[in-house]
Amino acid sequence: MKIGIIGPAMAGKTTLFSLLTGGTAGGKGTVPQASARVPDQRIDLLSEIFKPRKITFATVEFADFPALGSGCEIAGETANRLKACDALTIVVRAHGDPTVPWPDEPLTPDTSFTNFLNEMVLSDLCQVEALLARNKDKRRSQEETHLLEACQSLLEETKPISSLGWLPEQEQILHNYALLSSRPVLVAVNLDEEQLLNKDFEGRSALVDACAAAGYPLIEFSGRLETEICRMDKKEQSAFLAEYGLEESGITRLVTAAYKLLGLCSFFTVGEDEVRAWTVQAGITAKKAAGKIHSDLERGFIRAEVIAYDEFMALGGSLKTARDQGKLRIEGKDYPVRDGDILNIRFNV
Ligand SMILES: Nc1nc2c(ncn2[C@@H]2O[C@H](COP(=O)(O)OP(=O)(O)O)[C@@H](O)[C@H]2O)c(=O)[nH]1
Ligand SMILES: [Mg+2]
Repeated sequence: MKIGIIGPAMAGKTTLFSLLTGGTAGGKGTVPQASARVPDQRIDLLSEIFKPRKITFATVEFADFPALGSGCEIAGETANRLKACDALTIVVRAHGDPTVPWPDEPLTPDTSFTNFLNEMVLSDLCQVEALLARNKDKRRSQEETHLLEACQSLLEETKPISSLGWLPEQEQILHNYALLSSRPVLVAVNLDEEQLLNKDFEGRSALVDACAAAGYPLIEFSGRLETEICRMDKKEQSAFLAEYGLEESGITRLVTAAYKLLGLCSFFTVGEDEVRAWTVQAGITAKKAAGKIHSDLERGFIRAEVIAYDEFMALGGSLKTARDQGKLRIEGKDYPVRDGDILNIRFNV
């Protein structure tokens, strides 16, 4: 799963990318990629119990896109690279630090966002209209034509395709067309300390409204502050965040939101060797989930022993107690795995 970070120049894209992944800026025109750990307190607590030799968190991939040009036109290679992403994070800038120059005119965060949304919608509209114009295309079903027309009407109102709920089979068709605005999008606004503290900045209500109209979650963070937080230990971090009335850092909030946006969840495997979070699409079957661990486990799947994380903790964090009390459920191959399930796969190959 890959999330593209995009937005105007000097908005804080590379700062965010580095905070998320530890990666650094690439050369001109390149799109560096790196994985970000998905923070999960449950993994921390499970690790305290099992004291494993290895701890593995879930990860998601981020890609740091170069700024789009002043007209922020989405075309050619950039469009193709963006389409290869499963989701996008648009970074816009609200802080007015005079030591950080704007490449052109300063832009309010809502203008930056609307510019980008317009370009994305326009790029899709061109594609949809070109597809519809090919009415000779005999391979296209009537349903597909209707779907494209529905997209066209939405896009003409400057609404992203993702703003409507589609049926799974429609989602599949849209996925094949690789329309940009069918991707889930998260908006991240980069604030200074004072704006974060006051929970206000110029253009805030316009940005909030525009994101809500598009159906995009909005995350407020401060690139500068997050950079400081990164250097602190856990205790300092909590105290520091509390001063801002926050429970979690912007980075944690952003990764968590992105994970959810992609429809992902985590199941866990535990033991002395490793405590590990595995990333799956919510609702995946136990057999398919086993295949994430190893193809042998899927092939030779017999059953899964399952206990929900919360229940496990309520039983004092002991697998023995869980087993003795009959709380370790035995589930078959079609069991839909839930976020926080602790799984032990029994298999035979
Ligand atoms: N004052 C301030 N400067 C920031 C903040 N976030 C990033 N910057 C600075 O803004 C400049 C541009 O950031 P960068 O992440 O490279 O922007 P990009 O062009 O969108 O990739 C850099 O000098 C950063 O140090 C912030 O929250 N506050
Ligand atoms: Mg950059």
